[in-house]
Amino acid sequence: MRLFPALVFTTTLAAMAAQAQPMDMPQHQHGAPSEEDLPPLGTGPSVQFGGILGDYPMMRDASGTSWQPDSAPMEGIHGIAGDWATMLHGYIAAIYDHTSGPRGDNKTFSSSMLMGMAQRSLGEGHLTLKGMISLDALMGKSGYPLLFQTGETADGVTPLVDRQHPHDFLMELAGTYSTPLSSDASGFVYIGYPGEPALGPPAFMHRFSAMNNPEAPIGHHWLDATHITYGVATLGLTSGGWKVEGSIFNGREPDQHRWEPDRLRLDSASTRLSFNPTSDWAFQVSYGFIKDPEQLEPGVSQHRVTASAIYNKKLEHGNWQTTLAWGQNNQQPGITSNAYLLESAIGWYAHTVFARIEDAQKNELFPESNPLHGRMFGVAKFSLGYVYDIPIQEHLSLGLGAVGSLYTLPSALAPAYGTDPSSYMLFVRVKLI
Ligand SMILES: [Cu+2]
Repeated sequence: MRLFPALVFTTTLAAMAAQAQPMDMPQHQHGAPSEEDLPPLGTGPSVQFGGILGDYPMMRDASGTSWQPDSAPMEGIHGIAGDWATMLHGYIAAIYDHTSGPRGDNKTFSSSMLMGMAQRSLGEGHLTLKGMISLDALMGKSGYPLLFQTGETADGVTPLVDRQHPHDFLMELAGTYSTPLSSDASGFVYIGYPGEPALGPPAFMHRFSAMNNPEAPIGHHWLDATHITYGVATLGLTSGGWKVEGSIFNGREPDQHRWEPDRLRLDSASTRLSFNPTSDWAFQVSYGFIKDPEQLEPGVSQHRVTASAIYNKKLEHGNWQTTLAWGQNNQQPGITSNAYLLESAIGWYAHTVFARIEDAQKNELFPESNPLHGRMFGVAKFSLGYVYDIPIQEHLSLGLGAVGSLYTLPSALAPAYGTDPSSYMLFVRVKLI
Protein backbone atom coordinates (compact mmCIF):
# COMPACT_ATOMS: atom_id res chain seq x y z
CA MET A 1 0.00 0.00 0.00
CA ARG A 2 1.30 3.42 -0.85
CA LEU A 3 0.80 5.09 2.49
CA PHE A 4 1.37 8.73 1.69
CA PRO A 5 -1.64 9.44 -0.56
CA ALA A 6 -3.81 7.38 1.78
CA LEU A 7 -2.63 9.52 4.70
CA VAL A 8 -3.38 12.71 2.76
CA PHE A 9 -6.85 11.36 2.02
CA THR A 10 -7.44 10.59 5.71
CA THR A 11 -6.21 14.04 6.75
CA THR A 12 -8.51 15.62 4.17
CA LEU A 13 -11.48 13.66 5.53
CA ALA A 14 -10.60 14.83 9.06
CA ALA A 15 -10.23 18.45 7.95
CA MET A 16 -13.58 18.34 6.15
CA ALA A 17 -15.22 16.86 9.21
CA ALA A 18 -13.73 19.61 11.39
CA GLN A 19 -14.71 22.45 9.06
CA ALA A 20 -18.15 21.20 8.20
CA GLN A 21 -20.92 23.63 9.00
CA PRO A 22 -23.82 21.28 9.23
CA MET A 23 -27.41 22.36 9.16
CA ASP A 24 -28.68 23.02 12.65
CA MET A 25 -30.72 19.91 13.07
CA PRO A 26 -30.99 17.15 15.60
CA GLN A 27 -28.72 14.22 14.84
CA HIS A 28 -29.82 10.68 15.22
CA GLN A 29 -27.83 7.68 16.34
CA HIS A 30 -25.36 7.41 13.45
CA GLY A 31 -24.93 11.16 13.24
CA ALA A 32 -27.01 11.28 10.07
CA PRO A 33 -30.34 13.04 9.85
CA SER A 34 -33.31 10.79 9.42
CA GLU A 35 -36.46 11.86 7.65
CA GLU A 36 -38.20 12.85 10.92
CA ASP A 37 -35.20 14.90 12.01
CA LEU A 38 -35.30 17.18 9.00
CA PRO A 39 -37.05 20.48 9.60
CA PRO A 40 -40.42 20.58 7.84
CA LEU A 41 -40.59 22.72 4.73
CA GLY A 42 -41.41 26.31 5.50
CA THR A 43 -40.14 26.32 9.06
CA GLY A 44 -36.46 25.44 8.67
CA PRO A 45 -33.84 26.52 6.17
CA SER A 46 -35.38 27.06 2.75
CA VAL A 47 -32.67 24.93 1.16
CA GLN A 48 -32.76 21.20 1.79
CA PHE A 49 -32.44 17.87 0.04
CA GLY A 50 -35.36 16.10 -1.50
CA GLY A 51 -35.48 12.96 -3.61
CA ILE A 52 -33.20 13.51 -6.61
CA LEU A 53 -35.61 11.91 -9.10
CA GLY A 54 -38.99 13.11 -7.82
CA ASP A 55 -41.16 13.83 -4.85
CA TYR A 56 -40.06 11.36 -2.12
CA PRO A 57 -37.71 11.31 0.89
CA MET A 58 -34.00 11.73 0.09
CA MET A 59 -33.08 8.60 2.07
CA ARG A 60 -34.54 6.56 -0.79
CA ASP A 61 -31.74 7.59 -3.14
CA ALA A 62 -28.85 5.13 -3.36
CA SER A 63 -26.13 4.83 -6.03
CA GLY A 64 -26.85 6.22 -9.51
CA THR A 65 -30.62 6.32 -9.90
CA SER A 66 -31.22 3.20 -7.77
CA TRP A 67 -33.50 3.12 -4.76
CA GLN A 68 -33.22 1.68 -1.27
CA PRO A 69 -35.96 1.68 1.39
CA ASP A 70 -36.94 5.14 2.69
CA SER A 71 -36.16 4.07 6.26
CA ALA A 72 -32.46 3.40 5.47
CA PRO A 73 -29.99 5.63 7.31
CA MET A 74 -27.93 8.13 5.34
CA GLU A 75 -24.53 9.02 6.68
CA GLY A 76 -22.54 12.11 5.82
CA ILE A 77 -22.23 15.78 6.57
CA HIS A 78 -25.10 17.97 5.43
CA GLY A 79 -24.70 21.69 4.84
CA ILE A 80 -25.84 24.70 2.87
CA ALA A 81 -23.86 26.77 0.36
CA GLY A 82 -25.90 29.63 -1.08
CA ASP A 83 -28.90 28.11 -2.87
CA TRP A 84 -27.45 24.64 -2.67
CA ALA A 85 -27.99 21.91 -0.11
CA THR A 86 -24.74 19.96 0.11
CA MET A 87 -23.71 16.56 1.39
CA LEU A 88 -20.35 14.93 1.87
CA HIS A 89 -19.81 11.26 2.58
CA GLY A 90 -16.70 9.12 2.59
CA TYR A 91 -14.43 6.57 4.19
CA ILE A 92 -10.95 5.16 3.93
CA ALA A 93 -9.97 1.72 5.19
CA ALA A 94 -6.66 -0.06 5.69
CA ILE A 95 -7.21 -3.78 5.17
CA TYR A 96 -5.18 -6.93 5.74
CA ASP A 97 -6.48 -9.70 3.49
CA HIS A 98 -5.65 -13.42 3.68
CA THR A 99 -7.00 -16.14 1.39
CA SER A 100 -6.07 -19.81 1.88
CA GLY A 101 -5.11 -22.69 -0.41
CA PRO A 102 -2.99 -23.15 -3.53
CA ARG A 103 -4.46 -19.98 -5.05
CA GLY A 104 -4.35 -18.08 -1.76
CA ASP A 105 -2.49 -14.86 -1.16
CA ASN A 106 -1.97 -12.13 1.45
CA LYS A 107 -2.15 -8.41 0.89
CA THR A 108 -2.36 -5.17 2.85
CA PHE A 109 -4.12 -2.42 0.95
CA SER A 110 -6.42 0.55 1.28
CA SER A 111 -9.86 1.12 -0.15
CA SER A 112 -11.74 4.40 -0.07
CA MET A 113 -14.56 6.51 -1.39
CA LEU A 114 -15.40 10.21 -1.16
CA MET A 115 -18.73 11.46 -2.42
CA GLY A 116 -20.04 15.00 -2.67
CA MET A 117 -23.54 16.00 -3.66
CA ALA A 118 -25.24 19.38 -4.16
CA GLN A 119 -28.89 20.10 -4.92
CA ARG A 120 -30.89 23.22 -5.69
CA SER A 121 -34.30 24.03 -7.04
CA LEU A 122 -34.40 25.11 -10.66
CA GLY A 123 -37.63 26.07 -12.37
CA GLU A 124 -40.33 23.72 -11.13
CA GLY A 125 -37.85 20.98 -10.33
CA HIS A 126 -34.55 20.02 -8.73
CA LEU A 127 -31.03 19.94 -10.09
CA THR A 128 -28.61 17.56 -8.34
CA LEU A 129 -24.88 17.24 -9.02
CA LYS A 130 -22.89 14.27 -7.74
CA GLY A 131 -19.18 13.55 -7.70
CA MET A 132 -17.46 10.46 -6.33
CA ILE A 133 -13.81 9.44 -6.26
CA SER A 134 -11.82 6.52 -4.88
CA LEU A 135 -8.15 5.89 -4.16
CA ASP A 136 -8.59 2.13 -4.69
CA ALA A 137 -6.07 2.31 -7.52
CA LEU A 138 -3.33 2.68 -4.88
CA MET A 139 -3.79 -1.04 -4.16
CA GLY A 140 -2.16 -1.79 -7.51
CA LYS A 141 -3.57 -2.97 -10.82
CA SER A 142 -4.16 -6.54 -9.71
CA GLY A 143 -6.53 -5.47 -6.93
CA TYR A 144 -6.90 -7.58 -3.81
CA PRO A 145 -7.16 -11.37 -3.23
CA LEU A 146 -10.78 -12.57 -3.32
CA LEU A 147 -11.29 -16.29 -3.99
CA PHE A 148 -13.57 -17.11 -6.95
CA GLN A 149 -13.86 -13.47 -8.02
CA THR A 150 -13.76 -12.88 -11.77
CA GLY A 151 -14.09 -9.84 -13.99
CA GLU A 152 -11.98 -7.10 -15.63
CA THR A 153 -8.24 -7.15 -16.18
CA ALA A 154 -5.07 -6.12 -14.37
CA ASP A 155 -2.90 -5.29 -17.35
CA GLY A 156 -5.02 -5.59 -20.50
CA VAL A 157 -3.64 -9.10 -21.18
CA THR A 158 -4.59 -11.42 -18.31
CA PRO A 159 -8.06 -11.60 -16.78
CA LEU A 160 -8.39 -11.01 -13.03
CA VAL A 161 -9.24 -14.34 -11.36
CA ASP A 162 -9.38 -14.76 -7.56
CA ARG A 163 -8.75 -11.02 -7.38
CA GLN A 164 -11.13 -8.10 -7.01
CA HIS A 165 -10.30 -5.26 -9.41
CA PRO A 166 -9.62 -1.81 -7.93
CA HIS A 167 -12.27 0.79 -8.68
CA ASP A 168 -11.44 3.72 -10.92
CA PHE A 169 -10.33 7.02 -9.37
CA LEU A 170 -13.39 8.67 -10.91
CA MET A 171 -16.41 6.68 -9.75
CA GLU A 172 -19.16 9.13 -10.67
CA LEU A 173 -19.55 12.59 -12.17
CA ALA A 174 -23.22 13.03 -12.77
CA GLY A 175 -26.08 15.48 -12.94
CA THR A 176 -29.79 14.87 -12.51
CA TYR A 177 -32.75 17.09 -13.20
CA SER A 178 -36.24 16.14 -12.12
CA THR A 179 -39.43 18.08 -12.67
CA PRO A 180 -43.06 17.48 -11.67
CA LEU A 181 -45.26 16.38 -14.59
CA SER A 182 -48.53 16.22 -12.66
CA SER A 183 -49.62 16.38 -9.02
CA ASP A 184 -48.19 12.92 -8.34
CA ALA A 185 -45.65 12.17 -11.07
CA SER A 186 -42.19 13.47 -11.95
CA GLY A 187 -39.91 13.00 -14.91
CA PHE A 188 -36.14 12.92 -14.64
CA VAL A 189 -32.96 12.81 -16.66
CA TYR A 190 -29.60 11.54 -15.36
CA ILE A 191 -26.33 12.03 -17.21
CA GLY A 192 -23.07 10.55 -15.94
CA TYR A 193 -19.48 10.27 -17.11
CA PRO A 194 -18.84 8.04 -15.37
CA GLY A 195 -22.20 7.08 -13.95
CA GLU A 196 -24.47 4.15 -13.18
CA PRO A 197 -27.13 2.93 -15.64
CA ALA A 198 -30.58 1.69 -14.56
CA LEU A 199 -29.43 -1.90 -14.02
CA GLY A 200 -29.28 -3.95 -10.83
CA PRO A 201 -29.67 -3.20 -7.13
CA PRO A 202 -27.81 -0.28 -5.47
CA ALA A 203 -24.04 -0.90 -5.78
CA PHE A 204 -22.69 -2.88 -2.83
CA MET A 205 -20.78 -0.06 -1.14
CA HIS A 206 -23.94 2.07 -1.12
CA ARG A 207 -26.40 -0.30 0.54
CA PHE A 208 -26.42 -0.56 4.32
CA SER A 209 -26.51 -4.39 4.25
CA ALA A 210 -23.12 -4.43 2.45
CA MET A 211 -21.31 -1.18 3.21
CA ASN A 212 -19.57 -2.42 6.36
CA ASN A 213 -18.17 -5.47 4.59
CA PRO A 214 -14.87 -4.62 2.85
CA GLU A 215 -15.25 -7.55 0.43
CA ALA A 216 -16.95 -7.17 -2.92
CA PRO A 217 -19.60 -9.85 -3.62
CA ILE A 218 -18.36 -12.64 -5.93
CA GLY A 219 -21.58 -12.01 -7.86
CA HIS A 220 -20.56 -8.38 -8.48
CA HIS A 221 -20.41 -8.88 -12.25
CA TRP A 222 -23.89 -10.44 -12.28
CA LEU A 223 -25.54 -7.78 -10.11
CA ASP A 224 -24.03 -4.33 -9.76
CA ALA A 225 -20.72 -4.12 -11.64
CA THR A 226 -22.08 -1.45 -14.00
CA HIS A 227 -21.86 1.11 -11.18
CA ILE A 228 -18.86 2.75 -12.87
CA THR A 229 -19.68 3.19 -16.54
CA TYR A 230 -17.98 5.72 -18.83
CA GLY A 231 -21.08 7.27 -20.33
CA VAL A 232 -24.68 6.95 -19.11
CA ALA A 233 -27.89 8.75 -20.07
CA THR A 234 -31.08 7.77 -18.26
CA LEU A 235 -34.68 8.99 -18.64
CA GLY A 236 -37.34 8.02 -16.15
CA LEU A 237 -40.65 8.58 -14.45
CA THR A 238 -41.49 8.37 -10.76
CA SER A 239 -44.91 8.31 -9.15
CA GLY A 240 -45.41 7.50 -5.48
CA GLY A 241 -43.46 4.33 -4.78
CA TRP A 242 -42.95 3.52 -8.47
CA LYS A 243 -40.12 4.31 -10.83
CA VAL A 244 -39.60 3.24 -14.42
CA GLU A 245 -36.46 4.21 -16.29
CA GLY A 246 -34.33 3.43 -19.31
CA SER A 247 -30.63 4.00 -19.97
CA ILE A 248 -28.21 4.00 -22.82
CA PHE A 249 -24.65 3.48 -21.66
CA ASN A 250 -21.13 2.26 -22.31
CA GLY A 251 -21.14 -1.53 -22.04
CA ARG A 252 -17.37 -1.85 -21.69
CA GLU A 253 -16.11 -2.30 -18.16
CA PRO A 254 -13.41 0.14 -17.02
CA ASP A 255 -9.96 -0.73 -18.38
CA GLN A 256 -6.78 -1.28 -16.37
CA HIS A 257 -5.81 2.42 -16.38
CA ARG A 258 -7.63 3.20 -13.15
CA TRP A 259 -6.52 6.82 -12.83
CA GLU A 260 -7.76 7.84 -16.28
CA PRO A 261 -11.25 8.12 -17.73
CA ASP A 262 -12.11 5.70 -20.53
CA ARG A 263 -13.46 6.46 -24.00
CA LEU A 264 -17.13 7.42 -24.16
CA ARG A 265 -19.44 4.98 -25.96
CA LEU A 266 -23.20 4.59 -25.80
CA ASP A 267 -23.56 1.09 -27.21
CA SER A 268 -25.69 -0.65 -24.55
CA ALA A 269 -29.14 -0.24 -23.06
CA SER A 270 -31.08 -1.17 -19.94
CA THR A 271 -34.42 -0.71 -18.29
CA ARG A 272 -35.49 -1.02 -14.66
CA LEU A 273 -38.75 -1.04 -12.74
CA SER A 274 -38.51 -0.10 -9.04
CA PHE A 275 -41.18 -0.26 -6.38
CA ASN A 276 -41.08 0.90 -2.76
CA PRO A 277 -44.48 -0.19 -1.39
CA THR A 278 -43.73 0.95 2.18
CA SER A 279 -40.89 2.87 3.79
CA ASP A 280 -39.20 -0.44 4.72
CA TRP A 281 -39.08 -2.17 1.32
CA ALA A 282 -37.38 -1.59 -2.03
CA PHE A 283 -37.89 -3.95 -4.99
CA GLN A 284 -36.44 -3.77 -8.47
CA VAL A 285 -36.31 -5.84 -11.63
CA SER A 286 -34.04 -4.82 -14.49
CA TYR A 287 -32.74 -5.98 -17.83
CA GLY A 288 -29.72 -4.82 -19.78
CA PHE A 289 -28.00 -5.55 -23.05
CA ILE A 290 -24.31 -5.04 -22.43
CA LYS A 291 -22.13 -4.75 -25.51
CA ASP A 292 -18.65 -6.30 -25.25
CA PRO A 293 -18.29 -5.82 -21.47
CA GLU A 294 -14.94 -7.60 -21.12
CA GLN A 295 -11.95 -6.01 -22.78
CA LEU A 296 -10.36 -9.48 -23.16
CA GLU A 297 -13.44 -11.02 -24.82
CA PRO A 298 -14.26 -8.74 -27.70
CA GLY A 299 -17.36 -9.85 -29.58
CA VAL A 300 -18.97 -11.40 -26.50
CA SER A 301 -21.96 -9.38 -25.35
CA GLN A 302 -24.34 -10.08 -22.49
CA HIS A 303 -28.00 -10.02 -21.69
CA ARG A 304 -28.31 -9.39 -17.95
CA VAL A 305 -31.45 -9.81 -15.85
CA THR A 306 -31.54 -8.88 -12.17
CA ALA A 307 -34.14 -8.80 -9.43
CA SER A 308 -33.70 -7.70 -5.84
CA ALA A 309 -35.57 -6.98 -2.64
CA ILE A 310 -34.22 -4.89 0.23
CA TYR A 311 -35.87 -4.83 3.64
CA ASN A 312 -34.82 -2.14 6.09
CA LYS A 313 -35.89 -1.72 9.68
CA LYS A 314 -34.92 1.33 11.66
CA LEU A 315 -34.20 0.32 15.27
CA GLU A 316 -34.33 2.51 18.33
CA HIS A 317 -30.53 2.67 18.46
CA GLY A 318 -29.53 1.39 15.08
CA ASN A 319 -30.63 -0.14 11.83
CA TRP A 320 -31.13 -3.55 10.28
CA GLN A 321 -31.10 -4.19 6.54
CA THR A 322 -31.34 -7.36 4.46
CA THR A 323 -30.86 -7.71 0.70
CA LEU A 324 -31.81 -10.64 -1.49
CA ALA A 325 -30.64 -10.41 -5.10
CA TRP A 326 -30.40 -12.54 -8.21
CA GLY A 327 -28.50 -11.79 -11.39
CA GLN A 328 -28.26 -13.74 -14.63
CA ASN A 329 -25.74 -13.20 -17.42
CA ASN A 330 -26.57 -14.65 -20.78
CA GLN A 331 -23.44 -14.44 -22.95
CA GLN A 332 -23.86 -13.87 -26.69
CA PRO A 333 -22.40 -16.14 -27.91
CA GLY A 334 -21.88 -18.29 -24.85
CA ILE A 335 -23.51 -19.68 -21.78
CA THR A 336 -26.01 -18.52 -19.19
CA SER A 337 -24.91 -18.26 -15.56
CA ASN A 338 -26.58 -17.13 -12.34
CA ALA A 339 -25.54 -15.52 -9.07
CA TYR A 340 -27.60 -15.32 -5.88
CA LEU A 341 -26.88 -13.15 -2.87
CA LEU A 342 -28.43 -12.86 0.58
CA GLU A 343 -26.82 -10.39 2.96
CA SER A 344 -27.81 -8.72 6.18
CA ALA A 345 -26.31 -6.15 8.53
CA ILE A 346 -27.52 -5.03 11.91
CA GLY A 347 -26.12 -1.91 13.54
CA TRP A 348 -26.80 -1.28 17.22
CA TYR A 349 -25.05 1.59 19.01
CA ALA A 350 -21.36 1.23 18.03
CA HIS A 351 -21.67 -2.40 16.93
CA THR A 352 -22.40 -3.71 13.46
CA VAL A 353 -22.67 -7.41 12.66
CA PHE A 354 -22.93 -8.39 9.01
CA ALA A 355 -23.28 -11.61 7.04
CA ARG A 356 -23.45 -12.62 3.41
CA ILE A 357 -24.29 -15.88 1.62
CA GLU A 358 -23.59 -16.16 -2.09
CA ASP A 359 -24.02 -18.81 -4.70
CA ALA A 360 -22.43 -18.14 -8.08
CA GLN A 361 -21.77 -20.05 -11.31
CA LYS A 362 -18.26 -19.36 -12.56
CA ASN A 363 -16.77 -20.43 -15.89
CA GLU A 364 -13.72 -18.18 -15.97
CA LEU A 365 -11.64 -19.72 -13.19
CA PHE A 366 -9.09 -21.44 -15.46
CA PRO A 367 -6.85 -20.12 -18.25
CA GLU A 368 -7.01 -21.53 -21.78
CA SER A 369 -4.04 -23.79 -21.11
CA ASN A 370 -6.01 -25.68 -18.43
CA PRO A 371 -8.33 -28.61 -19.33
CA LEU A 372 -10.97 -27.07 -17.00
CA HIS A 373 -11.00 -23.89 -19.08
CA GLY A 374 -14.53 -22.72 -19.85
CA ARG A 375 -16.20 -25.26 -17.55
CA MET A 376 -18.84 -23.87 -15.26
CA PHE A 377 -18.65 -24.49 -11.50
CA GLY A 378 -21.15 -23.59 -8.81
CA VAL A 379 -19.45 -22.19 -5.73
CA ALA A 380 -20.93 -20.89 -2.50
CA LYS A 381 -19.47 -18.45 0.01
CA PHE A 382 -20.51 -17.72 3.61
CA SER A 383 -19.16 -14.60 5.35
CA LEU A 384 -19.62 -13.26 8.85
CA GLY A 385 -18.14 -10.00 10.09
CA TYR A 386 -18.20 -7.37 12.79
CA VAL A 387 -17.12 -3.74 13.09
CA TYR A 388 -16.90 -1.54 16.17
CA ASP A 389 -17.14 2.21 15.49
CA ILE A 390 -15.65 4.71 17.91
CA PRO A 391 -16.58 8.37 17.40
CA ILE A 392 -13.36 10.39 17.29
CA GLN A 393 -14.88 13.76 16.30
CA GLU A 394 -18.35 15.13 15.73
CA HIS A 395 -18.33 13.95 12.10
CA LEU A 396 -15.68 11.24 12.11
CA SER A 397 -15.64 7.70 13.41
CA LEU A 398 -12.91 5.09 13.66
CA GLY A 399 -13.99 1.53 12.98
CA LEU A 400 -12.18 -1.70 13.85
CA GLY A 401 -13.48 -4.77 12.10
CA ALA A 402 -12.98 -8.27 10.79
CA VAL A 403 -14.71 -10.60 8.36
CA GLY A 404 -14.18 -14.32 7.82
CA SER A 405 -15.44 -16.54 4.99
CA LEU A 406 -15.88 -20.24 4.22
CA TYR A 407 -16.62 -21.77 0.83
CA THR A 408 -18.23 -24.86 -0.64
CA LEU A 409 -17.05 -26.06 -4.03
CA PRO A 410 -17.25 -29.09 -6.33
CA SER A 411 -14.47 -31.66 -5.84
CA ALA A 412 -13.07 -30.90 -9.31
CA LEU A 413 -11.94 -27.54 -7.92
CA ALA A 414 -10.10 -29.01 -4.92
CA PRO A 415 -6.69 -29.33 -6.67
CA ALA A 416 -6.78 -25.60 -7.44
CA TYR A 417 -8.39 -24.30 -4.25
CA GLY A 418 -7.93 -26.99 -1.58
CA THR A 419 -10.86 -28.89 -0.11
CA ASP A 420 -11.89 -26.28 2.47
CA PRO A 421 -10.72 -22.84 1.38
CA SER A 422 -11.22 -19.95 3.77
CA SER A 423 -10.35 -16.28 3.94
CA TYR A 424 -10.40 -13.34 6.30
CA MET A 425 -9.87 -9.60 6.39
CA LEU A 426 -8.93 -7.35 9.31
CA PHE A 427 -9.55 -3.65 8.86
CA VAL A 428 -9.34 -0.18 10.34
CA ARG A 429 -11.66 2.41 8.82
CA VAL A 430 -12.11 6.16 9.19
CA LYS A 431 -15.55 7.34 8.10
CA LEU A 432 -17.42 10.63 7.80
CA ILE A 433 -20.67 10.46 9.76
CU1 LIG B 1 -17.30 -2.49 -8.72
